[in-house]
Amino acid sequence: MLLIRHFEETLIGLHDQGHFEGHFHVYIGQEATGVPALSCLAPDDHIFTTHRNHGHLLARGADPARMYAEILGRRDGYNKGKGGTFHIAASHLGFHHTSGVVAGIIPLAVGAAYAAKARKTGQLAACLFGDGALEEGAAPESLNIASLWNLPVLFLCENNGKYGAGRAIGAVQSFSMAVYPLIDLPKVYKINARQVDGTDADAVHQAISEAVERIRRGEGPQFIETQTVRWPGSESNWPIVPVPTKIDLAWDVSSVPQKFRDWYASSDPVLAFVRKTVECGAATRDELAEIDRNAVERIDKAAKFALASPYPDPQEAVTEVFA
Ligand SMILES: Cc1ncc(C[n+]2csc(CCOP(=O)(O)OP(=O)(O)O)c2C)c(N)n1
Ligand SMILES: [Mg+2]
Repeated sequence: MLLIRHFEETLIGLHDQGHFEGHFHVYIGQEATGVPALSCLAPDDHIFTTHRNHGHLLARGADPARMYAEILGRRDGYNKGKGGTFHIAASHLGFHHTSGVVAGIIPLAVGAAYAAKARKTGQLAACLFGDGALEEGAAPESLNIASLWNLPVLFLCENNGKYGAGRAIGAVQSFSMAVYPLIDLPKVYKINARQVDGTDADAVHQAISEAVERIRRGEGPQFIETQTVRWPGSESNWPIVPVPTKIDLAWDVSSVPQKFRDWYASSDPVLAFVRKTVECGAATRDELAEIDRNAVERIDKAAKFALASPYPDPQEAVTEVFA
């Protein structure tokens, strides 16, 4: 979780310094969903994710140096700089395709689950998507087929209470999803669905491990909605104002800009997990500070690696792509 947090904070800095162009999205605030959820999967399961993919890849062991290189369009990136932030694929980690097309990966996960079932491989397919994806037609069609064919697929909806460029759920009447709560939608298709606090890593771990067990037992698709509190730095195009997170429990949030203060004090899942870990005696503050220092060091090295990586030759733009 700390590695992801520092990865994203440093990435915002790289963008501010002009090292890459265009818009991107960070996983800050959702670490307590992706990390425990993906730890429940087997190494050969299939995973499909979205424009908010960095945390998912890192949680699965992706190399932050090759991730940065990809986002910065460099040759050492996972896809030689052709995928960029929205389309990072790392098949050896189970990420065959990542898409910035909202809901685009949901039917792909259903297809991968169908293949696994037909071939009797015992694999499952997980798709991680935002609340906004349920508004797309591809989502209910996929739920329907997954249910009809009893497919081994995990639908993990990360509800950050916002749909990217848009408005907060509940804050406006025109929220464009007619079905609310969201888990009523999979239930219509007779898919077992439940909500869980996405800022509580232990609760997420328990919910996902139960869902995965059900899938492995042949009980068909499972749907989990994790509810997180949107990080105030998230904007439509790119995140703003990086506030480097300090895991020091005595962190004085008065040094944090007003816009972020309440979030760090009460809704930050990483700081909450740090506090809980110390309180229950699972680790000391010093041990956590050491883990944090290592994460910062790894991220610094990763960023330097990416900045030193060359850009691909212009001729490579048309190799290894479908056209
Ligand atoms: C098919 C499609 N329509 C619209 C967009 C523009 N768009 C990018 S992110 C986004 C919102 C996605 O919301 P959600 O799935 O909840 O993800 P979040 O950004 O909140 O994590 C939209 C509409 C898109 N990328 N793809
Ligand atoms: Mg959302």
